[in-house]
Amino acid sequence: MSILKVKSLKVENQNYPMGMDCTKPRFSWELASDGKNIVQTAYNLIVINEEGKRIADTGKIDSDESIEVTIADLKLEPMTGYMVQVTVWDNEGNQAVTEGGFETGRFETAWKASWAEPVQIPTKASNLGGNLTMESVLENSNSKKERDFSEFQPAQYIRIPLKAKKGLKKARAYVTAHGVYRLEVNGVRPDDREFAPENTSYAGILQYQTYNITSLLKGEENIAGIILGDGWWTGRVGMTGDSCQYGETIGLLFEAILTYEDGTSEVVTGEAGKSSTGPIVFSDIFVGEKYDARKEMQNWSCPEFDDSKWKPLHKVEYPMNNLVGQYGEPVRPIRIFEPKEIIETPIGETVLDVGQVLAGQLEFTIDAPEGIQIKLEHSEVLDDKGNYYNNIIGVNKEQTEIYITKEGKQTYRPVFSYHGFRYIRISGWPGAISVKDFKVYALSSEMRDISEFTTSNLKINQLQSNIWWSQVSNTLSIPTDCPQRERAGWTGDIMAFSPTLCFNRGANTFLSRWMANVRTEQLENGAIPMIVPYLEAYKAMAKNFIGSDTSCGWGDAVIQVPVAVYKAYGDKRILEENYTAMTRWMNYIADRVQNNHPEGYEEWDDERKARSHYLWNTDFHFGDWLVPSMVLGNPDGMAMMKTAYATMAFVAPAYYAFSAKSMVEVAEALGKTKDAENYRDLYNKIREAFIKEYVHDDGTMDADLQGIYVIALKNGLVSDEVRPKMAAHLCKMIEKNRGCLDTGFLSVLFILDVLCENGYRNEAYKLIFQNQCPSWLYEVEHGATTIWESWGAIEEDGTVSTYSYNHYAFGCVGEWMYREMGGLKAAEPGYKKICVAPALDCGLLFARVSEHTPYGIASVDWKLENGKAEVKVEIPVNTTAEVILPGMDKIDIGSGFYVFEVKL
Ligand code: RAM
Repeated sequence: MSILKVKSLKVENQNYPMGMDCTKPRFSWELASDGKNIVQTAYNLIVINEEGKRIADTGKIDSDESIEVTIADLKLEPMTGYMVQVTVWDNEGNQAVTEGGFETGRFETAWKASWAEPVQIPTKASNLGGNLTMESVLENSNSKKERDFSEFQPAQYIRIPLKAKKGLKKARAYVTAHGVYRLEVNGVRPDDREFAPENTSYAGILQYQTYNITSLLKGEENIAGIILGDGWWTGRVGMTGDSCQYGETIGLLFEAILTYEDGTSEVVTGEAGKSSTGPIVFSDIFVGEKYDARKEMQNWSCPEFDDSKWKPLHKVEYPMNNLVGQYGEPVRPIRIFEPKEIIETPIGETVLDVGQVLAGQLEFTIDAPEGIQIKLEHSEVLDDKGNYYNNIIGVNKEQTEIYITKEGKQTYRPVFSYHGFRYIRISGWPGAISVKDFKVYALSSEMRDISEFTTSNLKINQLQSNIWWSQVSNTLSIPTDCPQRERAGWTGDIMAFSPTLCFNRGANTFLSRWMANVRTEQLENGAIPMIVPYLEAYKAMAKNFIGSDTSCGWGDAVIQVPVAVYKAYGDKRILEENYTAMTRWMNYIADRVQNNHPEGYEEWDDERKARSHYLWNTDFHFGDWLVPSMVLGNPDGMAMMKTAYATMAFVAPAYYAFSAKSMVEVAEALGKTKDAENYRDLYNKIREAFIKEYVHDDGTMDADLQGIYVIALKNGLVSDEVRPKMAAHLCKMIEKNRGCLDTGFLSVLFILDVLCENGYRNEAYKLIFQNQCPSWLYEVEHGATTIWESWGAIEEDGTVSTYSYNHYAFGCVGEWMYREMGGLKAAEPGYKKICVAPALDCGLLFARVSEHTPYGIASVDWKLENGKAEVKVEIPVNTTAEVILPGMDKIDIGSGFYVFEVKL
């Protein structure tokens, strides 16, 4: 008889989420058993409110559903805690129980608090994006003169008295800001989250955070202390470095609700607060922070502090309809470690090497006399001679902390700034310096790590580590392109990378939240902006610099990101929530292709004209962005733009086909059969038009580039007859290119699959193990600890360029490695059905891949020994798998542990 356990009862994929404005939460749980072929046969969900009252009981439901389960007619109250209990039954007659819980947010409850602002000097708004040229970007970044930063405003410190009576039962603070804030109660932070309320499209979505402050209130007199900084509101952000994207002043919305045993409650609102400036002289999320420790105010957030000189906050009016409870994990330190070493560079500078490119902050502890100024400058690489090198181009990207000491021992870490870095140039440090004086804080949205991928090849393992680091560095609140120069929600980057992200981390709440921003930013005509949040500065940049708000491949994120989430986690809600936005995007493209015509159209015959109505052959597109052969050795922005112009005419129509094909899947998953049919028909028409217009009988196309063939092959844009010729031509091109890929952003994600699917498996493996430039292992062999923006960011001869060294886009190969080399695939969304098919002949001696699927851990662990392969497989309860091994028939298995032996 087996033993059944049920564990990890999650609500909206989180453990005890607080303050979510989600009225129909989904429940998921995992089953574990020592038996084989175990499935759930029934469940019973019970929800109990904080009064102990049972508000829902599903009764025993015969079903194998254990993820994304909702309760019909569940009525939740705002700001209330709930306990959830699930009982499950399996096919061997076992029963098991577990519990979880959650607390709701405010839902529609009106705020008693108003927006309140400290007395302050408004920040000056800039319009650099409106005047942006590639030359201005390069020029400004080269002239890194000393700045006085006098236009930067100080952070504000706010004290709000919280009087509590006896018999306090529960206290909650609901807080958000224009800017970024940090909350303390009586000198203690209730939570180590960073950069609340995080980065969203504030005009449409501004998250408030819910804090349990019950145990922090001591006696009658208490203080809520808030530090308020510029953040994404008034700070200098994005590629353009513009300030004031949402406003020129920072402010606070604060409401605490104190509930007593006798059933009464009291509300304290932020307008009752007072403010002052303090040690944070300025704090810009990109530029850096200046901190004068001599200005520290001991116990400023405790009741005994004298605030008689502080100034009262004043009430201000802002719309409140953008407020929504935080959804998903907050930003937190996810790794804290000691740096690797301190180097004296050839020109005699002191540089700290933390040993890893990342996004985060440096903390130091020092015993010093008063008034010494220490400067910390951050960058990602050293130059070819080993000297400090600023690789980050653009305006307002200093990435510098300036710290002025107080007397004695002191520890400092920036409050409202973070950087993308590996190296820190330190100046002004008094006395001896040691790595022991420092700690590195890697910051990221705190998603769960759910995967493992290790092999016998150390370089492949390093590549995996590089992917992991680029992904955590670029998932700080929103998915970004890079954590230093832009930190922008470029939609194309996450379009390519989301399957890898979804495998590595529990990213469904993170991506669902970002998709809400995508919907908010969708333009009236249905276009999805190339960057989300779509700042005013980006709109100006797009207009002046590019002439378009969107691009193929970038806008398609509205479809591909939800699809990746659905496939990885079986999450249908993300498809439902975004379906309208997807169809509006598809209609936008349809409108462009039908009503806009390329040059020469008027002279075309009717047949060609009709064909053109299915081809997106107009507008600007980034195309197969960063085709290596066009940018290698050419590290300037103009070369990057060339890749767009050379490829856009072919990539845009091909990606339209890709999206139409994906829409068939989405519509089918949602049971929208009619829509599915329409999209299938659309896909067929695009396909036919594409083949006629662009594909020659010998399998070549006019844009004779690897990426173009890859995208066409992946999306079926070639006849069955011509396909082998096109695939052979692609292979020849790779061979001619010294066995190296030459693919950009929109084709890298497909290239290895395309080779495998067209009978060129060996060629695919040659590319993954290739170590000449451009290749993944070239970067590894040249010291990369993250994925680079451009394959040749460090050239053969050691020349270092001003690219970003932390761009996850080309790390999209991760998903292929887990699936093909490791051999673990989701045969059905959410791994309800798994396919095990390891690449035993790929050249590795062993590989272990594991994924914490929504049902539990699935893993494939294989090794070669004495002409045999041993394949260990672990399949979670409530799922099934098919195992495909060489020389054997396909084997169907249920849950459990298995060991297979394969003669080779
Ligand atoms: C770069 C970004 C990003 C890319 C766009 C087109 O500046 O870093 O990776 O999506 O351009």
